[in-house]
Amino acid sequence: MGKIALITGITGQDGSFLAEFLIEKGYEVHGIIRRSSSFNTDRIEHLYFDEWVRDMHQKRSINLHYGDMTDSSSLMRVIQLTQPDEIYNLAAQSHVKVSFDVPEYTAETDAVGTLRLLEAIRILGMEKKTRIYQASTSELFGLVQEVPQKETTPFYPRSPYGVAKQYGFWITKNYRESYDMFAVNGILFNHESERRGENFVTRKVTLAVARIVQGLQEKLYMGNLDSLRDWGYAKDYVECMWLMLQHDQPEDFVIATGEMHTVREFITKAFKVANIEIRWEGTGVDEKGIDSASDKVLVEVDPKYFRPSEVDQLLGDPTKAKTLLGWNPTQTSFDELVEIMVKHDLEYVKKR
Ligand code: NDP
Ligand code: GDR
Repeated sequence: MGKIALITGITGQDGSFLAEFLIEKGYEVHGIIRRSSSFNTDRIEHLYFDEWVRDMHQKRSINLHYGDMTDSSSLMRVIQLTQPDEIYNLAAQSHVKVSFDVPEYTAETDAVGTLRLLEAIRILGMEKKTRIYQASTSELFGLVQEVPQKETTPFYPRSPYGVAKQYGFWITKNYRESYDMFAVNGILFNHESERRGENFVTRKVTLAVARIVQGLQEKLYMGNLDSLRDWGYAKDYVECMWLMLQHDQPEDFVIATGEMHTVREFITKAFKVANIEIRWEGTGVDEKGIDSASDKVLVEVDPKYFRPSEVDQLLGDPTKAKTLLGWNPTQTSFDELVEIMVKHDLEYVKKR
């Protein structure tokens, strides 16, 4: 019998890659989805066969259950029903800027939601059976106290999202220490892909490049071009979540590439993949990205995308994950990541 995994946030970027990874490993995969007025299962539809197909005796690769991180009873019901060996808690209101607009909901889902999950496992008496992965984040480091950031770097979150995730981090550690649970934090730095949500910076840029090439968009309006991020490829990062739960000790790990780039650099590379050379002129809110061939302004700054408090730079040190988990942080380079995303979006926009 293969192991059973339950993924919260299975409809998200990471959830979809992790589901594929675990199916490949022979797991029985269950996921929690929330009710939505429009379909929210695009990223996992290829894994999920509906009733009609099931009647034709085809095996479904994943099993979906309705639930919500704000609803303890639903979490308890799904855990009891599925009896998972491993739970991956990926569900979150994961947009940093949006967390300033919905701080209370962000705390309910990302902070108290994590507590609800841990409590459900404990109340059901499954704390010795079930291993738990908590999706922690480099946003915990916020106003950075040390460069690069590692497992021992002090936290200083800079958004309601970061603060909520800090609670998630500590309550996971607290349940590990209090109840001897195998509960671990993956402190993952930004990871992107062709499945990234469309309002995160990398995907916003690659989609805009594709639309500009197709003549569907004139310009790209951006926030802080100077932000520095340590960007990896999401498909490489889900492997780590699994490796952490296979490790002999429950421990927290930083997962990152160890390289950082500015938002400006990402934009320049993305246009380059589409054969457009950008030159930059001006500074601050007057900075512009100009197509060197036509002199058309393609990128402008719009202060509406600035955040009330910004995380200026993040750079992770993945040495512990490399040494103890044998994980390779350089599977996909920055240039390859940009290329994967732009090439995907050029096709995607053309089809759409
Ligand atoms: P996404 O935003 O793509 O996915 C979030 C998932 O959570 C979606 O499936 C969403 O469902 C679900 N969700 C949101 N709110 C609730 C709720 N109240 N109850 C149940 N499900 C909910 O995020 P990613 O895949 O990028 O990230 C996965 C996790 O990793 C998140 O916790 C994120 O905070 C964390 N993280 C991400 C990093 C990154 O760079 N991607 C880096 C570090 C941490 P729906 O589809 O219905 O909206
Ligand atoms: P981040 O990702 O906040 O790091 O959180 P995001 O892609 O939203 O922003 C990265 C940086 O780019 C700057 N930026 C812009 N961001 C967006 N979204 N839109 C813009 O137009 C824009 N212009 C500049 C931002 O100010 C920021 O500095 C992500 C999420 O996945 C979190 O869930 C996760 O925990 C962290 O990464 C690690």
